[in-house]
Amino acid sequence: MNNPNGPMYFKGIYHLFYQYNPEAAIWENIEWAHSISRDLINWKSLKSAIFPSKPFDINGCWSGSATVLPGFKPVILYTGIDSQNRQVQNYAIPANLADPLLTEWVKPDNNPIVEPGTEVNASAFRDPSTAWLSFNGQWKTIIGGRSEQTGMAYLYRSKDFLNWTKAEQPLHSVPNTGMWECPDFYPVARFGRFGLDASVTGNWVKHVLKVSLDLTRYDYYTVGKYYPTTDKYVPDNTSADGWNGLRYDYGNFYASKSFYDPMRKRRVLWGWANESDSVQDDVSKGWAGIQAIPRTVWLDPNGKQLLQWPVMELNRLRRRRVMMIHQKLVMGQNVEIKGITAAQADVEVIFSFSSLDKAETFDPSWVDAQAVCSQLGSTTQGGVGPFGLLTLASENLEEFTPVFFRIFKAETNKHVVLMCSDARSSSLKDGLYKPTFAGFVDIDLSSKKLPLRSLIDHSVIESFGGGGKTCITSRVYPTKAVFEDAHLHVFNNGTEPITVEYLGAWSMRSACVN
Ligand code: DQQ
Repeated sequence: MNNPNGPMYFKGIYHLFYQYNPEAAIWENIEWAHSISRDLINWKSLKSAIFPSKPFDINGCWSGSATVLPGFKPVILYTGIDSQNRQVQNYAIPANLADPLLTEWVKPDNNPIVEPGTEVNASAFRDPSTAWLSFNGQWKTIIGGRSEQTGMAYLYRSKDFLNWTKAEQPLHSVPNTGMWECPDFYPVARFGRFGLDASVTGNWVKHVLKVSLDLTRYDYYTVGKYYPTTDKYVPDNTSADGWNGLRYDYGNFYASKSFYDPMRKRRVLWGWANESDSVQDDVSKGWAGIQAIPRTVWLDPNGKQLLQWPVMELNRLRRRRVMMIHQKLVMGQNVEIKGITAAQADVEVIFSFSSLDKAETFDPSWVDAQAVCSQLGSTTQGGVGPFGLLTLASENLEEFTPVFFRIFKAETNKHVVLMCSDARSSSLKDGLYKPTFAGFVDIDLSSKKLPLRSLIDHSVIESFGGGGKTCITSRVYPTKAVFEDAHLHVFNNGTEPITVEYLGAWSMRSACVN
């Protein structure tokens, strides 16, 4: 499987579609598989909703989104690869609106409803977003594209959801960013955690534009202002708009898509984490690709970035909890958390320190968090940090994936927090991609506390630093640290003693995942 597609809530049921090859664990024969859930955690798969069958999608049913039209009428917009191998935009509708499972989908014969025409590159024109309704009754959607090396979100307008006209100007574009895949555009409340339907506008909201950059395979976003009358999106200049921009996740998380959940009044984000093992491994295990745990997203009260947190329904999988309270860790100390299934666990921890005096000096040329993390790692002694969790550790630490922080002193008493999830030591097996993922955490340290949550699930570690300010997903394939032989530790390799103020670690039940 790859990208999540068309997530939505309909009549008491969450629907998730995803790019899927029914034939093999490699990318080919792409159709829309369909799964349903009542709690976003336990899933049942239905038959595929959309699959290649007509001239307008005979070579593939690629990514797209769902929009629930007034009167609770879902419509899917998706990219079809047509008989001439062009990327065209199609729609599909439920065959029976009385069926809450939405089992059957119809692709009407008036497809495609948007063609690339002469101005648009037909091989760089895909992934329509959820549409939003404007004050004048017009629907709008964006489609990812590229003109030469300028990445862009083409804007289309429609009065009836069938006839779409391309706006003269894209909603937004950025030179030298290459193809924009899977654009997502939505409002966020300036304050509060509640989510908003795609059509909400006003002075009390900001907007988020996310694009998946094909060249780096990361999902970048900006926070900005949307002007509905001119259909312009202007990012605030609080973060870079391009390669150095904010990422949803500094690890393996791509082609994401969000939706508004009217039941719980929240915006939920889905992302795809591909495998980091070889194609051969995927073929022999018979599957490849996972959807990460869905996350609630909202605007950080600082207005500059998003916060993300696993949906609360995940907590229902928690079983026994073990706790650690006020555990001091001096330099070089490593304490095992015993009594949980360390290969399938949810860990929440709050670290504290009494002073930042020992923080090492931050070199202003260190703009690339990943490079800093590869250079310093989790074992090189530091001042404040490295400290954190050793996840999926084998008994004698031949294998472990550290998720940790290092705190530096920058100019004028400011501090820089680096968060890493380092797969280099994750497995003794060769032929794996073992990256050192890292990001900076823009957090106020005046409380002298730093929280971390990690969801550990055999081959995936999803970590949320600073209460969801910086997230990192790693895929790892230990050979020894598996099932009952996996261990979890807290560690400190900095000269400043660190205290585990609180740690709660839960053994997790298995969810029903298709
Ligand atoms: N994968 C899909 C495309 C999308 C890309 C095809 C992103 O629609 O642009 O499977 O991973």
